[in-house]
Parts: sequence; C-alpha cells; structure tokens
Amino acid sequence: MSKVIYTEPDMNKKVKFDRDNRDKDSEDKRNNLSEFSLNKTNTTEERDQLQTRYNHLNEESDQLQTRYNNLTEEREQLQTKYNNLTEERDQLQTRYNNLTEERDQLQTRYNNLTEERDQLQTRYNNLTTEKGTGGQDSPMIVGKRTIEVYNGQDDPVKTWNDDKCGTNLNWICEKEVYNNLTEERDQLQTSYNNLTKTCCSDGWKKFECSCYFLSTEEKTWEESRQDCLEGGTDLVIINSKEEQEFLFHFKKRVWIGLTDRETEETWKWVDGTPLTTEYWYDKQPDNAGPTQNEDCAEIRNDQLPLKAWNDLSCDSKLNWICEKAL
Ligand SMILES: [Ca+2]
Ligand SMILES: [Ca+2]
Ligand SMILES: [Ca+2]
Repeated sequence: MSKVIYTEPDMNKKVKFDRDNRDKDSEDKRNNLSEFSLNKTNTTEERDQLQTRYNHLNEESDQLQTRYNNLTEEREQLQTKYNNLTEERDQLQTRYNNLTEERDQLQTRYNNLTEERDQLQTRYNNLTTEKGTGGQDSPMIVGKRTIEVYNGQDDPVKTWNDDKCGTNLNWICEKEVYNNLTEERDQLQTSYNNLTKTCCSDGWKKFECSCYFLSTEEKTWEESRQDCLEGGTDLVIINSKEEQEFLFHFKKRVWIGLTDRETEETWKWVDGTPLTTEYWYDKQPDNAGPTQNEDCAEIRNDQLPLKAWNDLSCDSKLNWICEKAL
C-alpha cells in the first residue's frame, strides 16, 4: 500500500461542523416556525378583532338607519300636526271675526232700540202730560163740540161752558194711542231682552245666535226630533258653512233636521224650508242601505267638515243635536 500523501480530512470535525450547522439551521427553522406561528396567531386575532369591529359598525349603521327612519316619520307627523293646527287656528280666527262682527251688529241694534225706547218714552210722557193738563191755554171744543173749555177761569176744573154750535173755536182731536204705546213698549222690551240674552242654558253650547244641545243617548230620527220638540226646540237646521263646521267639530255621528221622507230625493228641513246649500259626503245621498230606503240625514265625523252628510235609515239610532235660536 502506498502512503497517503494528503491529509485525510478530519471527518470528526467535518461531521461536527455539519452537525453544528444543521443544529443551527434547525433552530433557525424552529425560531422561524415559532415566529410564523406567533405571527399567524396575531394575524388571526387581528382579523377577528377587525371582524368584530366590522360587525359593530354594521350594527351601528343599522341603528342609525332606524333612528333616521324614526326621525323622518316623527318629522312628518309633526308637519301634519302643524298643518292641522294652522287650519284650526284659521277657523278660530274666522269664528272670532264673525263673533266680533255679530257683537258690533248687536251693539248697533241695541243702541237703536235704546234710542227708540227713549223716543217712545218721551212721546208717552208728553201724551200723559197732555191728557192731564190739556185745554188750559185756549178755549177748545171737546166731545161733540157742544161743550167749550173756557180759559178765562182761574180754577182749571171749572172751565166748561155750553155755547152755540156755530161759534168758531179751536178744537182737540183724540186718538187712543196709549194702549198701542204700552203694547209697543212691551214688544220692544221683549226684543230688547232677547237681544241682550247671550247665554245658553247649562249643557247647551252657543254659536252665533243659537244654542245647541248634543244628546248623550242614541235614538231613531223621529224619537230624537220628539226629544227636541218636548224642550220647545227642534233638530238642528244648518244655515251656513260656519254652522256646519261648528257642528262637525262635535266629532259625533248625529241626526240633523233634514229628511226626504215626504218625497224621495226632495230634501227638506224640519221647518219646511227646502235644502239649498248642501254638505254631502262623497257619493251621498244614495238611498242605499239594506232597505234601499234612507230618508234621514246625519253628520258623519270621519271625512271633511264640508263633506259630512249621509242619508241613513230613519230607524237607525244615533246621537242628535237640537238647536234653539236666542
Ligand atoms: Ca241653524
Ligand atoms: Ca231617501
Ligand atoms: Ca246613504
């Protein structure tokens, strides 16, 4: 065998070196793996947190949308309430203006009546005076011109003289006005009392020159009318738009004094006057119902103040309104 001329590598060292390197490599890998694993854990955690925040944001956005919707709805409701209030205020203003005008008219009538009464009083006083003292200033004929009132005497109860009927004298005519005046005064007093009476009885509501009673019971049209008549009034007759609006605001279905019982489709008020201004509900009167016979009118409370009347069977039971003029 030839001698080995090169140095044999120290395999021990090499192995050791390799093993060291491998160990180091392994450790690096382990470290990397551990780091990766740590990173992965962190990323997962971060993703979960992001997901949670995303969910929260979604939830918050939904809540905001709901609140926005609620606010929009609330705003619309407020707008409606505002519109209603404006309308109501305008109606009140109109009623106030009407009342003011009515009061002024009443005041004028009252003043005229007072003046008239004073004039009548003066005339009455003058007449009374004349009756008591008449005929003292000049000779006058009374009765059938056969007796003369002579003014040459001092004693007023000793002034008569009989004279020739051909004598020319002044004379006095007499007309019975005293009774007429008393009657007239009484009539004026009654008118005056009526005019100055501005209150309605308890349970009655005043509007313009009438008092209105809303029943608490429900009866047929005829029974309702009887109830009003027994109290010296009648079912309400609607003479103006303002009166219709006033009645609508009772917010009840009520009988009114309007019927076509006598002649179908010829509507008349209870005082016999024909219907001129009407406030029928849509498609009414239709004379429909189960009996095809609707002859009495009611005010409904579920549409508009000036679209409120419906014809109904007179046997239906409703509340009612009596009207009494002041
Ligand atoms: Ca009336
Ligand atoms: Ca009818
Ligand atoms: Ca009807």
